[in-house]
Amino acid sequence: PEWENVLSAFTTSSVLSDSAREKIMFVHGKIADNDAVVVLEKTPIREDFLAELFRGSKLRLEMKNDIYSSYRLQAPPHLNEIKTTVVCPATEKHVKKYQRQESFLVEETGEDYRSITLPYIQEQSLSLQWVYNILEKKAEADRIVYDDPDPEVGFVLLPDLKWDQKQVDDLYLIAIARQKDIKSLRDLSSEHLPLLQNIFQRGKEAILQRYDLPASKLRVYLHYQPSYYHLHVHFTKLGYDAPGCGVERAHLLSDVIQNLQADPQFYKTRTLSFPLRADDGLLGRFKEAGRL
Ligand code: M7G
Repeated sequence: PEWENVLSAFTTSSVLSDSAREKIMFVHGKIADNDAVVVLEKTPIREDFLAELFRGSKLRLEMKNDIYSSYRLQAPPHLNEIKTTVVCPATEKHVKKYQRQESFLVEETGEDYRSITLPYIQEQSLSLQWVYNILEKKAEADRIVYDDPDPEVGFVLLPDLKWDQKQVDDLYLIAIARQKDIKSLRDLSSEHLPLLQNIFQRGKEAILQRYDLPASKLRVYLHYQPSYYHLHVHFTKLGYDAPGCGVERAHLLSDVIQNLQADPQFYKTRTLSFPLRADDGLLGRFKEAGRL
């Protein structure tokens, strides 16, 4: 692909959030007349490029004291890139998703799901067009790591938007189910066990084959609530804490499988807890219903 300059037309409205430690910044602005969110993230230093980095960099001494010295290092440009994600046109929901916000834990019963959550997500949730593009090979087709075309138990495994695939340290893939009618964990029952087991088994095998990373190094989980209501499973490297992946939202796939084996209706009947941000419309609905 060619170098582009789409961001030269970007005008910043505000920084939605940032983290000096994670070296990431979420910026809201406009490209032409469209709202846009740009995520800038410095990527990890790669061990396999250390020799090149040491050989090809310029150093400027900042201070020296006894055995201690600090420098500013100017790396060759190709070793100092910033991973950049652009959402454009961005909806209000995208902007809110990246805004730093206080959050509140909701305990959703099965009844709450049917009377509060389900109507809300049917009214408004983020578009699934990107998911359908992947399943129909209209986008990201060249990135697919594993494809099982079976309409019942099939799925597509590919690198997550958040992963630049430059190093395995922050490995992040998603498996997207081919079945279109499973919105989230709440829709799962024992009839979906073959699908979940297939994703678990074949996903782990494909990652071992492609990245030489064994199952013992993987965290395999679903989010509840997800951002996108089409069943997908996250595969990340154990020990890598992906941004936006709090413990409260994560449900390990192996637990999900066992829970469904023990009780076919587990996820339709249990109370599930998850955090919602202060400005999330769903939180408002729980308050209106007197459930908070
Ligand atoms: P989620 O649990 O629904 O929401 O996961 P979260 O983003 O709050 O975790 C959706 C996952 O899909 C996230 O890990 C996203 O980074 C990833 N994702 C989102 N989009 C729009 C894309 C995309 O266009 N391509 C790919 N490959 N991954 C995406």
